Amino acid sequence: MTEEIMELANYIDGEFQPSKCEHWIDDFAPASGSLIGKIPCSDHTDVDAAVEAASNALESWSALSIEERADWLDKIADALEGRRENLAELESLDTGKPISIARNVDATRCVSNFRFFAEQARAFESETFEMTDASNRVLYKPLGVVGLITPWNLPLYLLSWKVAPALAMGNTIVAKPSELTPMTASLLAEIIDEVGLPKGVFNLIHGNGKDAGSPLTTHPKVAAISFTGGTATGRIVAAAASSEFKKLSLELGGKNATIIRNDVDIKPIMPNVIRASFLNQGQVCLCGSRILIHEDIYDSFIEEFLEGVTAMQIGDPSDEDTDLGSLISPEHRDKVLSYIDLATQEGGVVLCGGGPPADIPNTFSKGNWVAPTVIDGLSPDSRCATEEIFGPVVTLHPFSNDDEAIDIANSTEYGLAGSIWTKDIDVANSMAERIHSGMIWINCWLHRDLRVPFGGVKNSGVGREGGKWSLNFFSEPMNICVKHD
Ligand code: TXE
Repeated sequence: MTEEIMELANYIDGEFQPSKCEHWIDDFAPASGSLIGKIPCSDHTDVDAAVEAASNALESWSALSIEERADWLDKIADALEGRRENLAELESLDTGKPISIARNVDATRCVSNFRFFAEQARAFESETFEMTDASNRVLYKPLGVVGLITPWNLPLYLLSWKVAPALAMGNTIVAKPSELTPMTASLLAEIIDEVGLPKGVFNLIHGNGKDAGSPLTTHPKVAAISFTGGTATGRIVAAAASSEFKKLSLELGGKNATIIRNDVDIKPIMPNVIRASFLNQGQVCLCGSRILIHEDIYDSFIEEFLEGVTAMQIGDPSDEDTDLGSLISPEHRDKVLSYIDLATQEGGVVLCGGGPPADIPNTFSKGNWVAPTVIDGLSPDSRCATEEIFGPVVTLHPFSNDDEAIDIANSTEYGLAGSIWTKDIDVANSMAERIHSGMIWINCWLHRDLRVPFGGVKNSGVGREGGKWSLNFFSEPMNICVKHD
């Protein structure tokens, strides 16, 4: 794939258009540091135009039946599927992730998100409640114009996870993807344009958080904000949106525990534990960045784990055999490296990694590389073991009994996910119930059924996405009560 510089435009009212302000933001390929694109540095005037277009499109879009809207989702899914390889290449280029992950995780999930919500929409049933003298009918109305703000780690995967249910329930959209990874959101706009979705139903604004994201969160005509990103930004978004009483969904960070009990066979679970630690260079909010290991098997686990981690291929994201790519940006790489420094100050011992990988080819010398890093010896309440690093860094902690493992798992401000590895499913179930988090996987990780609730507690977020929870978020139930004669 050639790295020509792509100039991306906003998509407003069915037209690709430059920003009203004439500033641009550079988009770099994280693996090589090369300039690959420019996006408009949009501001409130662009946001106003997009919200206006979305508002104008609302009446006719919401008047369609839910089945008609589901048909549109399937059309988008078909078109995305036709561009799957293109999508995977763009996502890998723009994020620095390995092509195999971009293809099998990102590109695949975008298509299935649209198909899944088409199916969910067709099966959507509203409730009725009978009284002796009256009937109640619940009507699920669209919210109106919704603002969708998304991050850089799984760009189109997460955007499509919001776009599909929002459209299904009859809303119109203004989307603001991360300025670090704008490419596939633009590809989605192209596809939406090609399939002929009525103009104004989906609008895309490029730009940074301050100039483009922020006006969306406070716009009086935006009824709801669905945000995925960092906890600090989520706090700002929540404060801005709540003063306008907007409906709000926040999917934020995590510091998830992977709990290994002493009854497991270490070898067979190792590929999954490594995947949970380092998928997408650890830049997934669900990653198991703290591994809690029973003391009886601590040493043997570490030996096997290090063997697997050091065998991972890090390098050229376009190589089919690459397991790990680069981090998203120089700033993010520096943040991750600063946590590794902090770990040594906090008494940790770096067992592998700890800096840039040794043998990165010259082409990638300006990329944002950090080798997979394993740190032992930290207290479970150290900063490195409790704050979100969001990179290829895991900390290891021994425990002596299940209660202690649960205490450690619960000892952060986050509460998103986690996994428990054991042969005793009854014990695992009761442990899972005592962990303060939105999701626990037992003997698996990131094994997703799109129908189940997805989201976190504490600083990991507010609200749930997935299946009926997404359809409920993107609609407002109204009760109509008819008194019988
Ligand atoms: O994301 P931000 P950043 C975590 C991870 C990472 C940290 C910061 O720990 O190190 O967050 O990452 C838009 N009003 N996660 O700074 O800022 C922004 O333009 C409205 C976890 O890159 O959260 C982008 O579109 N919007 C996470 C989106 O918010 C604003 C995935 C997310 O950016 C805004 C990514 C504002 N004031 C990072 N400021 C996860 N939960 O998976 C920024 N934005």
